[in-house]
Amino acid sequence: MNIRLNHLPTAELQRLDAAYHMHPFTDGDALAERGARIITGAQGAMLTDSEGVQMLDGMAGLWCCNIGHGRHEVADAAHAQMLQLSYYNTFFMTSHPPVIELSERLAELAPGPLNHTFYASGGSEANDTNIRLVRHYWAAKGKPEKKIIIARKNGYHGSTIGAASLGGMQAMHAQGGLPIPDIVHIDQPDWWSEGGDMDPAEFGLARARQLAEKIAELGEDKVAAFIAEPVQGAGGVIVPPDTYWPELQAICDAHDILLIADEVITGFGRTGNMFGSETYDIRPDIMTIAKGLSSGYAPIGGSILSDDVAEVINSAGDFNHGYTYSGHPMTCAVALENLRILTEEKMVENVRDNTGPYLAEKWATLADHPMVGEAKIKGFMASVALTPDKAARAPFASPKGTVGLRCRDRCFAGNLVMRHVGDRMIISPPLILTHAEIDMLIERAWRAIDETYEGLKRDGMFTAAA
Ligand code: PXG
Repeated sequence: MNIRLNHLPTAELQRLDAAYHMHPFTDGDALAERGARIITGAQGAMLTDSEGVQMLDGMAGLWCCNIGHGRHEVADAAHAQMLQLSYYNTFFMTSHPPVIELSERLAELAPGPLNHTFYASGGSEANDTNIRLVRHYWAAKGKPEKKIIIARKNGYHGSTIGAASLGGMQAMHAQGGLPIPDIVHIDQPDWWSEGGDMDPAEFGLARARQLAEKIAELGEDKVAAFIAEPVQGAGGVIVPPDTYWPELQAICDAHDILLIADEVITGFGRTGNMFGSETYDIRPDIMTIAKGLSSGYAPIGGSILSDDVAEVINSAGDFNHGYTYSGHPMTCAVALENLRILTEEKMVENVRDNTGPYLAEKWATLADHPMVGEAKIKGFMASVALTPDKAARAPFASPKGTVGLRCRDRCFAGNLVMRHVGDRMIISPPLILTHAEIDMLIERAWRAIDETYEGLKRDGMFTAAA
């Protein structure tokens, strides 16, 4: 089979890429000057670039490749389904076996009464669905004025206009006049950066109670829902204090609002249970899923609704919403095969009982580095905060992200993919990582942090903000 353009030299691929391809979340001119690193193949947890160099994929693609790269069974499932039924819609009283089977499987896997899935092509679309859903739900119950959604600063829910509005990313809101009306944000549970003199437990409670305060301020009769990621991913793997989620759940229980758990990252094993909601004992009314649902082998996302929410929506006439690719046969077949591999090979249990604790033990050692302020981990998602002054939990004097980017570059140079969010370094590796690969990850991460540290000292940049 012809693997397109793989034969071209790297410089030519980079030139064509810069000339014709618009990259997401990228400074185009800066990229054109530097040239993209071209990834040509992947197997397991290892990526191969156009120079034939092997890199450890510490981000599972983009938080998604939970079962690892290159599984033939998934490709075979896609191939077989395309030949059987390449496409048919699910709009006008029609359905097909893969979407039926996947929906039943998700009802089995998702906790409690989450039994009914509405499909999208990714997490952003699914969260846009959620905005429509929760407002339609309350209108159907005779309360159309209940339409405000409370979300969190530095939360990430996607990049469409609706999802980016739910997110609390200032840089995104600054472009295009976001958020849309009736979405408001409370503070995040990032103790290391924002906890001040409070201890983490006290801080977790204080941040959770902002939800109750916001509901009181807006009026319960105006609030439709609260949305949050069990662990913020794109915000920097902010693992909340243990006091945070029980308090949030109690507040949601005490008020007549819906709880949406955005499990796009935390779903399908990432936190050591099938869902982050199980890890934190969260009882959502709606769960957003994507990424690990197909391990990135095909674009698919969705919203899993509780029995109550589904019943209200189903009995309210047409829900005037849907995507051409809602429940696409091939992506459903891919998701089913991915879930078969994930469950039959006990990958989630392995992260929970074996490799997760091993990674946690090794990840904690990074906190011994003089530039690491905190090392946090939940299952197979982890972060370190880089700082010039551990005791003071101080940020660097350089603009936020400068040090993180330097460290990211050292990681790339050392053949480890680790992302930076501001000056936090984060990982979210495939769930199949072996002990040896974990050792390799930690060794490369330490080296990258250390090279960054030496570079900062050399360049007179190892200084705290005034
Ligand atoms: N919710 C959460 C919690 C996410 O992490 C989305 C929704 C949107 O999903 P789609 O499939 O529409 O991208 C995400 C996506 C990053 C990064 O830089 C994170 C995501 C996407 C792109 C970049 O960490 N998460």
